[in-house]
Amino acid sequence: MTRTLLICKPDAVERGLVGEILGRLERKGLRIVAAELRLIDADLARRHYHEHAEKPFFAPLIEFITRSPSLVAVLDGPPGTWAILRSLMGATDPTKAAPGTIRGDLAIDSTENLVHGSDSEDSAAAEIALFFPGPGA
Ligand code: 3AN
Repeated sequence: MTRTLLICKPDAVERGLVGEILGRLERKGLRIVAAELRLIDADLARRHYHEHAEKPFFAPLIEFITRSPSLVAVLDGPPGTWAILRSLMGATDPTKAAPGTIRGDLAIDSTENLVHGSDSEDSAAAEIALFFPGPGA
């Protein structure tokens, strides 16, 4: 698997940062092979974030991710592309994310942290299948 799922979340679209984010990823050398501006519904959001179902931030997270369209994309690159994307994203908590990363430079809130990237080879495969079912991506 050389592909991974990227979501530029509602805050990224609302703040007009999608171009900035995709530009960073493209300049790194990752290739966009699928992309769609899409309003993620509550059912898809709950399936995507199922591992956080018991966390205190789950309800606000679902509300946030469904409030306006996200840019959902598949990126392609060398083996381990998911890890390259994660390193460019920075830490989940933007107040701790390193300068130079997307979250370190552009975000400040733990829920509204601009981007999602799959966190393993297996989750990349599962998340691409969830968001882009059928052949193609
Ligand atoms: P990442 O997005 O870095 O993979 P996860 O998978 O642990 O982080 O969390 C998924 C999403 O849940 C985050 N992107 C963020 O929007 C939200 N989240 C995670 N941890 C917190 C937290 N402590 N407080 C509020 N929201 C959080």
